Amino acid sequence: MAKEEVISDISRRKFLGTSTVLGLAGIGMSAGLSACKDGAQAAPGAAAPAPEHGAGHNPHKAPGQLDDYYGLWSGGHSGEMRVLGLPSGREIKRIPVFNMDCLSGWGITNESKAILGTKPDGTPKYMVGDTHHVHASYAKGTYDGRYAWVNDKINSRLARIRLDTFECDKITELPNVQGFHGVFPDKRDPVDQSIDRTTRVFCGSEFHIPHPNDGHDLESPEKYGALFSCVDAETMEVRWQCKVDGNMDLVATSYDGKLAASNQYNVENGAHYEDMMSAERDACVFFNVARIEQAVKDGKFKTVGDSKVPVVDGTKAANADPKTALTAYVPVPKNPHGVNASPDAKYFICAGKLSPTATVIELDKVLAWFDGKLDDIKKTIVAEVELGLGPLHTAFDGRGNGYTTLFLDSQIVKWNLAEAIKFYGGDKNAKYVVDRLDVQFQPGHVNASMSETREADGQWLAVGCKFSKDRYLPVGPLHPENEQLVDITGDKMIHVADHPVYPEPHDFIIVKRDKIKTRQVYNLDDFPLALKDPKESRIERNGNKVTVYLASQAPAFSQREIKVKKGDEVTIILTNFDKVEDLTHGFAIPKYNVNFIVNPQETKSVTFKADKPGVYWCYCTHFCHALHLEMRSRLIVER
Ligand code: CUK
Ligand code: CUA
Ligand code: CA
Repeated sequence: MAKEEVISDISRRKFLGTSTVLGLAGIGMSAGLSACKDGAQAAPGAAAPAPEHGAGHNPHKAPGQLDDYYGLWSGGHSGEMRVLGLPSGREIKRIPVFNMDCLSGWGITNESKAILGTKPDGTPKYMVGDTHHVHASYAKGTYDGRYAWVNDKINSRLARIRLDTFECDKITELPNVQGFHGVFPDKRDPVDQSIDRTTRVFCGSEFHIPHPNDGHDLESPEKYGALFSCVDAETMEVRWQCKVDGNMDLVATSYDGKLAASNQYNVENGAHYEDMMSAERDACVFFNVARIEQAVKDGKFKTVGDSKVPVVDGTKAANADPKTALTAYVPVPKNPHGVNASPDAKYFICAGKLSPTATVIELDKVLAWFDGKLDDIKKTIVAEVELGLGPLHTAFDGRGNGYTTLFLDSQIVKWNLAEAIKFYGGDKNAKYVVDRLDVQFQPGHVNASMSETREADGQWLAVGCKFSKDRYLPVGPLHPENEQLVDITGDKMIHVADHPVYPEPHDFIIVKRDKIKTRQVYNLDDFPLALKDPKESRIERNGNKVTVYLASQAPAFSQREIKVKKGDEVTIILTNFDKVEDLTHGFAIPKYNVNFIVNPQETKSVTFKADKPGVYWCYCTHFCHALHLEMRSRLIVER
């Protein structure tokens, strides 16, 4: 890197870093932030050595070469999920989830609307979503390739993505919560320990609301509450909820299935921003899953409003005795963000956000507290060390190191957990900071290949930078975000690639490609509406309801004319009889808001009111054949 570039890079970092710190200082946070002293550790502001040309593993994949990892990426307030190939960074798929998608017909077909939920008029119940956290199902402490889950923060929904088709198959709306943010599947059944795979998904909610939220207690925030939710991984039904003091944010689960936890930045129960920062310490709340399920079995629960979901009491007042407690509140410094489980299954790391520290909590000690064998919950903290300004999320390499994003410092800090524990235990010679790397700029989430499994392999680290500033051609006021790829195989982190991404990915996971086995074509037997044979194609009328049983086989639709009358309610059921992988057809009707695809051996349907007389050429939108353009059918709506 040329010297001028280094200088301009530093000044760009300063620009953003300073304005962000000033923003926080303006609301009285400067004291907490400037409390970061480096002591024996490397200075947070010190620039990491510029990567030499060619240093680090080459992430480039030659034409025709496959990637080594799937990256399952959140799409943020685009409402979708994305699939990248890593290390190349090539985007392979966008999975519509909480958004509308006119390529696949998500939000347009009857099948997708049934998953999304509809209003009485048949339109989707919600049109917007905000995905933050993607996590996948486990067996034996590693990914098993069945499912991924992603949350919708806006409307408190949990979506499940099948990893054989990379499509959303179920969406569950959580009752009586708002700001559903953190999500994490369990890694083993806490009750039946012989079931060594994901059985439940845990959901933390950020915003506290009146219970039920029906117009009462509007001006009494002290009566608001926040619920932790447990969803069944298979049925996607909400199994139970647990009321907590304060709020929740991100979620982590232990490898033995016994514990789930969520960081809390609002133990104050503040309704205004300043109130949420008045306490010096907030908390990480732990849930004793087996005890909660026993309480539900024993009928020790209430329900809220119209919801039938059992709600147990996890508040501090109701859980003072550790031996019966459902929850434990571990105090951690000011407004923490992010809780992550280390791949050795021993620790949860809570990042400080407004404190320059990360807190290491030992899980065996938390279990000991629940057993009455540890007198003080604070003793579960085995390290609390300074890392730099604005620590948010932590990833792991499987070699004992954590990689934490420093939002304000625009850095990744690599630190050794064992050394941090020694340092906190009094060994001031213990050097826990291993390396620092400047990133561009203001990183939020970070994750490493297989980081959240027992098979963390320490190959690649991806960093989700919230600001790309001037690293890409300008496209107007809105810039893309910047996903950076870092080689973490050596002692030093080496930044090897940048990729622009459409806002705003938050979390992501990096899964070895052999963990995922996808289907090549669908199975017609899975679709109740599918025609058995293209010869069965027909148009049926029942009063003013017209059903078109349509087949596609390149390059033709089975019905060349579809004749209906103005005012008819028309349902088109399209079965794609092509059997070749990727031989997909589309079906679009001008002026009727209809557009969707059918993949090989798949069936989809749409229903619309034929309210506009005229001729409408229904055409195949998906290039399928030399005669793709000729693949048409005429919708004739008689007046
Ligand atoms: S939150 Cu976005 S940077 Cu929603 Cu995971 Cu931390
Ligand atoms: Cu069928 Cu294009
Ligand atoms: Ca707080």
